[in-house]
Amino acid sequence: MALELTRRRTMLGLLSAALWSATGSAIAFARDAVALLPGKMALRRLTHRPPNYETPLEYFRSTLTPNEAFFVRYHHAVIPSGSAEDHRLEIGGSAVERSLSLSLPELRRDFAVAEVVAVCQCSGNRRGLFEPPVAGLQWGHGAMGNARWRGVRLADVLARAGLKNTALEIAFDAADAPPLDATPDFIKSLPIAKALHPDTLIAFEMNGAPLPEPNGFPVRLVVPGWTATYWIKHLNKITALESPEKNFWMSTAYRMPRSIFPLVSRFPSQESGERAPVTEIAVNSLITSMEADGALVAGRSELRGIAWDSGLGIDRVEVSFDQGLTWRRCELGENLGPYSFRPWRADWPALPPGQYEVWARAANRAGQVQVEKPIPNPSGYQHNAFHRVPVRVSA
Ligand SMILES: Nc1nc2c(c(=O)[nH]1)N[C@H]1C(S)=C(S)[C@@H](COP(=O)(O)O)O[C@H]1N2
Ligand SMILES: [Mo]
Repeated sequence: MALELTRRRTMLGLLSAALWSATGSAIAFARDAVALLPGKMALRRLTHRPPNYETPLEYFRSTLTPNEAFFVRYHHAVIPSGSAEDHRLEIGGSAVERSLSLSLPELRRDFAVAEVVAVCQCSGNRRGLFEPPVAGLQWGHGAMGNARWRGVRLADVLARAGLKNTALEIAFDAADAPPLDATPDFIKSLPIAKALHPDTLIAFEMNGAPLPEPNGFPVRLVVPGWTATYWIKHLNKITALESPEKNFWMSTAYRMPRSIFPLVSRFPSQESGERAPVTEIAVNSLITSMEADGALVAGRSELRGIAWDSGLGIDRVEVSFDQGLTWRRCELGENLGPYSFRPWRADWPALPPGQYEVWARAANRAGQVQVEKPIPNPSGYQHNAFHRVPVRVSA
């Protein structure tokens, strides 16, 4: 059974729409652009088939994003069924000694359980904020979420299959398909180092509950620090390769000019002269405490938000009330691990009455800093410009 999408407008939907439009996003909000997916509350709909829904900004006020509000992204309209009983995970390819076929009970029984809190962020998050506009889904700030993922280590499963030292990449597939054969099957691969990293999981739980159907039930790949394109949902096939995976989603899509995005975490077997695959999540932050009209009221609104990066660690978050002339350091909050959203807050400075804009920027321990203007690139990836929010200071 494919996902049944409920298109009914509910009270919840209307409420969420009202909240969303109140967050002051630059994205226009169509009045009917809410719909319900199984296990979800009303999210902002970008497309219905395939389902692409983003999380309204107010849900980022909690460090962990509620499962019901977690964004949903699919490339293909035909989505695998969610039957846990029949699901099997096949492991094979020329770079393993033996093929495996694992049921979910076997996966849970035979391997140690591991957990990680990590941000799952689409490479194209905030694409809709690029000026001039870039083709592709016009995401606002909500093509991301932070969750506690629980599952087994990919490294352990590969070890059971007898990974050979000739292995170069590990490829991942699921049963989703385009309605016609127009677009190629969605397959992604990882370099061996990232695949074998102890934080890379085959996850069956999200925030203490089974994965919601639209977030990959019954199992998905979790690749902490790397953008969500690698986080294959409904994972059913793992192939150990001795040569680079060459399908469209690796060789053409999700690539960026190398010179403008120097990466710490690289994927050498997929790099060409001038282009490299998107890998790590760029350092980023968001202000989350706006009033219903999308602005902050000095002294009355809280001044807080979240920051995150690829796991190198948030070093500092700063806010500016004078267009970046001077910056004030914020206080960092609870630390749920290097791949998690890190909450931050600040006290209000004394400001003469008037209208302002507050800018927020984060920097990580590797010295990467957010940028004042998003770095233009052909597919609108890795938008990490300062978040800017209007501020009112009354007399
Ligand atoms: N099976 C499958 N997995 C997939 C995709 C997909 O289209 N099919 N899209 C990827 C992309 S591009 C993103 S951004 C994330 C989104 O994860 P979510 O829907 O759980 O938020 O799933 C990834 N995994
Ligand atoms: Mo994505």
